[in-house]
Amino acid sequence: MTLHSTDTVAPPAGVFIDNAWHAPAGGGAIDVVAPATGAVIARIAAGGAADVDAAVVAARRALDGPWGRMTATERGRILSRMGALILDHFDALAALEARDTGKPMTQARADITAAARYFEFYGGAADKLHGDTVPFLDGYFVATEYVPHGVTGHIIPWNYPAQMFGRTLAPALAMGNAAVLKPAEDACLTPLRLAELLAEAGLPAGALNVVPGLGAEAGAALSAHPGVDFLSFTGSPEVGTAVQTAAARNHIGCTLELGGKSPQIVFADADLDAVLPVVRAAIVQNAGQTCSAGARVLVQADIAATFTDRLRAAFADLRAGTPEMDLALGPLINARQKARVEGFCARAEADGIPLLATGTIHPDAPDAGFYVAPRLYGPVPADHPLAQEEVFGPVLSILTFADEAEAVRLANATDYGLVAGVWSGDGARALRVARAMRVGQVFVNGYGAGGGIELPFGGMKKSGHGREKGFDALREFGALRTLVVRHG
Ligand code: TXE
Repeated sequence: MTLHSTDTVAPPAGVFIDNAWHAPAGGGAIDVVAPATGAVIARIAAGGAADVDAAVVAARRALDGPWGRMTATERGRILSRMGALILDHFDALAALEARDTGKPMTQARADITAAARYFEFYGGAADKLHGDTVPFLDGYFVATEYVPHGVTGHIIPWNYPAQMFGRTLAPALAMGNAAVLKPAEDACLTPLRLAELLAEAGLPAGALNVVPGLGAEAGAALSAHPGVDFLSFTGSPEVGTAVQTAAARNHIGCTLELGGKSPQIVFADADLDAVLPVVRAAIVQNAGQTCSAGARVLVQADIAATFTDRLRAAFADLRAGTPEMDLALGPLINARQKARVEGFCARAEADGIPLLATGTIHPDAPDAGFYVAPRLYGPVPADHPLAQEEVFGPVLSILTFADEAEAVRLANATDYGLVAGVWSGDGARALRVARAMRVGQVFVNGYGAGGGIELPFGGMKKSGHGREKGFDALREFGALRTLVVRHG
């Protein structure tokens, strides 16, 4: 079936356990609202504690059954087939993702490509992670091996549902865990469809179970479940604290990815023709609802006036619209996020921070959609909320610095530490500054790098801990076991 973004959507109104849909135990449902129109387009199941329990039981059974006995190579083949299946269903998945999140079609297509890449990458990597042998006492042989944690719980956000499905599940399954996923109530239509495709790719029953539902119900039940051996969470710092607390109570590990306030540092010797389009794209991608959004630009004072003038012009050109209009950005995910972003802007304006440029909303974009025009502010004082807090919208703050030391100080002067960018024609300086960033990922003379499935990604400080993407995600989803054999 090919789904076009204008079609109504009829997702399976259930929880996905043992490769089949089941009515949620509580019988409830949640309306799915299209951010581009404000209209209800579908209903999904409101899973709760009893469904989470059934999902965890099914996952444990899978570990004791055919899934647990598969070789890494066999697991990898299933994941590789999933990568191919996603591409077979490319148009339908992209339309579904765009409809559910409101993002422009070009962005939705890029997200589906990335989702497929996760399965390709971890399909190939599944049988490549190996341990070591360890020189030890005379008469001993010591080796290490990676083994799955067991049942892994995954709680994902609404900003990149398809990508997040691949990011968190592909490495967990490659390692041989059995997973329970709680997708976000605000956007989970592609995860529900992708779960069906994984079954079609050959994933044995119970290896992946999906419980859609509210965070405070299904999410809280999953993070507190004593049958879960490891948790992976992406979302807000507040919920991250609750998830880590629940993990601590059960004495299990977790990875947290909690967003950022990522800086791009632009030195006077940077190539502005290269910098400007990237700085602009890094804040409007997904309407700024990206954990790694380049939300602060730090400009050397000598070029601040020129840089600001050029960025103003580039910002004024930006337009928001529906997925089909396929403009620079779409709406925000819901009314709450729109109000939150507008609250940051109102506060900035009340505090006298100059609004340098405003993009526009396409006149034909439905009034009931959750659109916010992009905004550029500057200079923003380093201690203002606009320079400190994650806005999660298309709002860019300009700050200025005098020299390298001040650039490093300002860049590191937030609670977050996810990503940074350094732009300079002086290679030694760019490297020096990049290495002084208290972040998990730093780019030199570029930013973002298209999905970056191969690149380890994660935070320092309030941005969280643990690494996703790349080979390191496999290690996160495995426990190292040391085998000590006395033979002498
Ligand atoms: O996130 P929540 P929200 C940031 C961003 C955004 C803010 C609020 O700044 O403006 O968080 O967004 C589930 N136990 N990020 O409120 O609530 C929820 O159902 C267990 C950054 O939407 O953290 C969803 O599946 N789970 C970010 C997931 O947590 C719970 C992406 C994320 O939702 C729960 C999203 C609970 N008690 C927001 N309550 C990033 N790092 O990219 C909710 N959830």
